[in-house]
Amino acid sequence: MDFTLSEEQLMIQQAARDFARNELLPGVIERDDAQKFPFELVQKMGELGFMGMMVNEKYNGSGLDTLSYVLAMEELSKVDASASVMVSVNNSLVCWGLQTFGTEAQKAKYLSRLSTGEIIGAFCLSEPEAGSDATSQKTTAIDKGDHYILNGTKNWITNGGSAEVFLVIAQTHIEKGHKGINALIVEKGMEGFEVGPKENKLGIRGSDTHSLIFNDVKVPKENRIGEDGFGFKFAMKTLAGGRIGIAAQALGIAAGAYELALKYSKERKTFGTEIANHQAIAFKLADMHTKIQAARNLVYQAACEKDAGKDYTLSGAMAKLYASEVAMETTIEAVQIHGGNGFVKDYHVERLMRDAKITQIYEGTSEIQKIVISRSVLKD
Ligand code: COS
Repeated sequence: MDFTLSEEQLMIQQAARDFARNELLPGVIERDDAQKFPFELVQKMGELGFMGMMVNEKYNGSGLDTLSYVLAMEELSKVDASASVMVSVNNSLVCWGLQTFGTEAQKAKYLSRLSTGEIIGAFCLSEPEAGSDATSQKTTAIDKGDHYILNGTKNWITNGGSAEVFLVIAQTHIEKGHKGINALIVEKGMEGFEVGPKENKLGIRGSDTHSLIFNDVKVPKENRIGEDGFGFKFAMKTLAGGRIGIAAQALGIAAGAYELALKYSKERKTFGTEIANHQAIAFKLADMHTKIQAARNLVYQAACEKDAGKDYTLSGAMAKLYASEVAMETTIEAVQIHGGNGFVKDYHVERLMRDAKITQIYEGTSEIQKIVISRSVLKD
């Protein structure tokens, strides 16, 4: 595969790099401490076209390909993975899901505002007892003719406190198993819909993660995405693309930590020379560089397969599995290279290490990716 970037892709990469350096870097430590992310920054990302990158221009999107999205995700994640997870969920789960499977009315009502950053969306699949085991949905959407009555709880929802639009997966026909599940669009402020307290997290602390409680929420039938019973397929198809976004996030976290470690190793001296001159450090840098490039190739390959209209379930799962492992390994080594300074917040690498961990968990754990990959390998 040829990954030569076009002029336009290089421009997008540079724009994301500049935004990360100029707008995200100042305050990133404070946002992590305070567990806050100002909505003005989301809107700025929207103005630059980062909130609806793959959305058609007809719905105010940027009309770009997946590779461009991945390039932007990598650059934003080098600096602030809390910002990039908001971008990822809004782009690849909410906007892509609505654009691909939504009705014209749903697109006009929701997508056009989601793609500009005017409002932000959330994707609500996980439950207290249904994270990896996604078919075991306990949230119910009972069919009442022209509407559904929604009851249940969703857990660990990114953008939970700040989103206006929620794509909620719920069971309608229990006897049909996963074929009885629906995906419904729920709006903030609907009666009976409550946002639970913010989670106090290890990493991506700037991002806004909440549980959501639905208590007899009346959702009009026109808010269902796809045919009756399409909800589980909707979730799986959407997550297959979401995993490319998270793989790009993991790649960015790894690359950000590597760049900091490389710079530090050329400045910091021990035993009369820069630490980069010690083979113990130089070999760490060699390993990091090699693994990051391998992860990048997998992520770009998955993006290019999606853009080419091929099945990207396998390549997306491989990219996420490998890039998240590399993110974890690389950030741990970056802290090690920084020594005592690596343990201190001002040097950024400890935050990247904490942020890396979630990439092995959300949008399908590493173990789930291995299920997807092994099933694909074994079916041939
Ligand atoms: N695209 C389209 N359809 C898919 C699909 C995909 N990528 N993956 C599964 N499906 C379909 C299957 O084809 C099957 O449909 P049919 O019965 O019509 O053939 C249906 O979904 C159920 O699939 P399967 O039988 O494989 O379900 P399992 O319970 O074995 O689970 C896994 C499959 C484990 C892959 C799935 O539950 C999963 O991805 N879990 C993790 C969910 C997740 O990412 N959670 C994190 C929450 S978001 S932060």
